[in-house]
Amino acid sequence: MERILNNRTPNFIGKPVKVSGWVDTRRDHGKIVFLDLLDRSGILQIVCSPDLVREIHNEDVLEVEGNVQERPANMVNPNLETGKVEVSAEKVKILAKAQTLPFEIKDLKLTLPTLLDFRPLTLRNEKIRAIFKIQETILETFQKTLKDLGFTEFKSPTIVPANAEGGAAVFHIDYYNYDAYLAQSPQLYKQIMVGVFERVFTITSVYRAEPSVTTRHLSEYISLDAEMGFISSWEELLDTCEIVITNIFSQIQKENSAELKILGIELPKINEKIPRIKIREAQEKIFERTKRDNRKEPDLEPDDEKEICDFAKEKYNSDLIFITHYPTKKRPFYTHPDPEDKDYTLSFDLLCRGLEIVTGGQRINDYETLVSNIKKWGNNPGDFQYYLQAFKYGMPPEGGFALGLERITKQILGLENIREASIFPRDMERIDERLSVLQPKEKSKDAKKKTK
Ligand code: AMO
Repeated sequence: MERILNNRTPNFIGKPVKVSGWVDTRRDHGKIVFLDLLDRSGILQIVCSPDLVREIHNEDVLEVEGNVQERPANMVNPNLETGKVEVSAEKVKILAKAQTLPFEIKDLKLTLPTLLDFRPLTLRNEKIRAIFKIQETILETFQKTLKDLGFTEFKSPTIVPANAEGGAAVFHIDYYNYDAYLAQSPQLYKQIMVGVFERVFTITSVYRAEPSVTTRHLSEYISLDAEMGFISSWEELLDTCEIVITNIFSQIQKENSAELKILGIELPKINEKIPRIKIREAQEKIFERTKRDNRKEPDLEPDDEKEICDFAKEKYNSDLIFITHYPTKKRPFYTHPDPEDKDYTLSFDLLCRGLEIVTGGQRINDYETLVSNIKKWGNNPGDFQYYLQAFKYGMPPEGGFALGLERITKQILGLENIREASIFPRDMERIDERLSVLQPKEKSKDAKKKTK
């Protein structure tokens, strides 16, 4: 007999089937045992006699043969796709035994560090699985929306010779005795690719050697990057970003109602038009509201980001707001200045529920201006020869934006810590396991010697 998925069993009432999966729950009722069997399609109730499943515990992997029968009316479970049926087991084969579990997977009462120490196991929890099913929708919608808008997907390298973003710290690697770095972003490559395909996007891991532990920074995260040429104005970038974000929200609403229910959350409030405000106006508003005077600061502090989101919620009933025109000195060398005021740039951040989830802007596409900006930013144009070729030989007006996958997941789902939105998070204290456990002092001395 061929295996069928649990969710197909309602089509087989009165017939024999073979199903397989993990034991999610075991309930002993004297002469009868109920097992909830979980496969990729969901849960199915198995009824069996105790001697068939004497040795069976949670997380054991089983193959069960039996007959599908309708459940008595008072036993129907409306919350399950298979809630009207059950399989009466005749044969139970153990495909793999699970050792005694260190904790109950169904009901996790662990601190975040412990939850991450046991990630291979805790990822099996229903709520945690739901987070990453929703994350999959974000990825797919980003991809589909941009493809529909005529963007071409490419894969960006993650080993790079120079530091593109400035500001954020980089991981240095010993590359056959030459200096190289882990990419902080695919920025330079997506711009180069505009010279090839006009409109491009890439989904890639990027690396930031964050020097501190916060609830919103990871050392490795997934960047969803888009870049487009022949823009008629920089506002076209905000419009495109808006389409991507609104599609992500509506797609989650459509495809993930089960997961949203499991997580018990409501999506942030988004309007068709996301409000847009210049940073200096935002700082004025924040000053009016709080008397906190950060009106000359080049960026918004975390408290300011929260405050301006509260303002957007009150004034526009929106959980999202675009902040635009960041000061020139705060943005990377490639950012296009505002022709009306050169101290500011045609750049933007998108904030959601108090935290930045997207950064973008128009770029300098004129070769000479770009070279002079590289110098102004204290870099050597010689280090950027490779990238500069794209501009030397004809680059249309262009710009783009990047979403942090874990950031957007965290904000949409209202998670407290960005690590909850990363399947295998990396930070300065962890690569899978805690670094304090992984690297005894002796070993790290050794590693240092090698990279000298
Ligand atoms: P930026 O450096 O602002 O811009 O990053 C873009 C987006 O990436 C996310 N992000 C992070 N997520 C997790 N951990 C981190 N340490 C981290 N740092 C940033 C945020 C942020 O909005 N090249 C530009 C983008 C562009 O202009 O196209 C860039 O990388 O969601």
